[in-house]
Amino acid sequence: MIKELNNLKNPNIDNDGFSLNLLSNEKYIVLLKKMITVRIAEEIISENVKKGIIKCPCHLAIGQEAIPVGMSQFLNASDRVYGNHRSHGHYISLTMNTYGLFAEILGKKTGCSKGMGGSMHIVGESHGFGGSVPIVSATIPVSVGAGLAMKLSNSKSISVSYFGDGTSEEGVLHESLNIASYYNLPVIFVCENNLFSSHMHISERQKFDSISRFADSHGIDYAVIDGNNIETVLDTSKKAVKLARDKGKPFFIEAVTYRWKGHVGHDDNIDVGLQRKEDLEPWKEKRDPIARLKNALIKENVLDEDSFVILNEEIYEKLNKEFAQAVADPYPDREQLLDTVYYR
Ligand SMILES: Cc1ncc(C[n+]2csc(CCOP(=O)(O)OP(=O)(O)O)c2C)c(N)n1
Ligand SMILES: [Mg+2]
Repeated sequence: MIKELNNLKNPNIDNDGFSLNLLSNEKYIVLLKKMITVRIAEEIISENVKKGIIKCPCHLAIGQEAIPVGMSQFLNASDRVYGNHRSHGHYISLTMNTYGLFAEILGKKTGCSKGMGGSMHIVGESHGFGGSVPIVSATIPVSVGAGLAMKLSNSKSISVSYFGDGTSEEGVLHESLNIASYYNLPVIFVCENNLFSSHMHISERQKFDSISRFADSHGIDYAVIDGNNIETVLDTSKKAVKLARDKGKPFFIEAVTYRWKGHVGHDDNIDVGLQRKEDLEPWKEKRDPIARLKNALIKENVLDEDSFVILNEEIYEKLNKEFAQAVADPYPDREQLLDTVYYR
């Protein structure tokens, strides 16, 4: 049982160099574009929260992009993926629908939840994104229920649950792990351990800092990985998906990462304790998941600095246009109010 994250949580450990072996070069470029899209979408959201154009509370995951982008590589539309309050990246990596996300956050009719949900209630069922909700832990039992339904119907689909380290302080995670383990359900638990729950560092909340110890105690196989290394995320996700899909078994991934922004909104929350003040800059400089993939691609002669800059500019321009369109879009009509209320 691993209790301590040790070097994984230390941004000053130089583990930059990794080689790319799992996918073709073209696929790595696609993943790089996805990661940049997630980052720029959240930067645009951040700018517009700051300007007051976005009124909805937004929890940004800038710095955590490698986890959903790597995980999504092995999922398909019949799988079910569930998120939490910090799910823009989970949603974009599956759907690439940045316009629908912007419109949703702006409360517009064209939003992915028809403008009724905002940043923390996003849905993309046709791409397998079952939804996100702001209540910490609330989607975890839903993902276990989806896994049970998949098992009972003998489908080869799997369910994925994204949540943070703070979730392990809610009883329902433990109940969900128990059920998934007991009934052997095809559920992948992805804990994005960014070391913070709201404004508190994990060292101020728990005796040990590795969340996978709870999976271990329920007899669920697990891996504790550097969540900012796309190659490691791909490797672990591939194995977890294979286990869930082929053997119908649960798996727990603890991906250690760090969010560059504060808990909610656009600022850095640099004042949240000494630990954050010391860690933020090195996490940005040494453990940036996008820069690390870029460097690996440059080393393989698949990319150069100029084309990286152009790629960023192109994506920024496209997303900025989408944001402007979403701002111009209409709000939902009164008649639409009941459109999103349904049962099945
Ligand atoms: C049941 C419940 N308790 C408390 C909150 C307030 N809250 C919102 S996000 C959050 C922190 C969650 O931390 P973590 O799970 O580590 O996710 P992160 O924000 O780091 O991505 C808390 C306590 C809530 N939304 N729901
Ligand atoms: Mg956290």
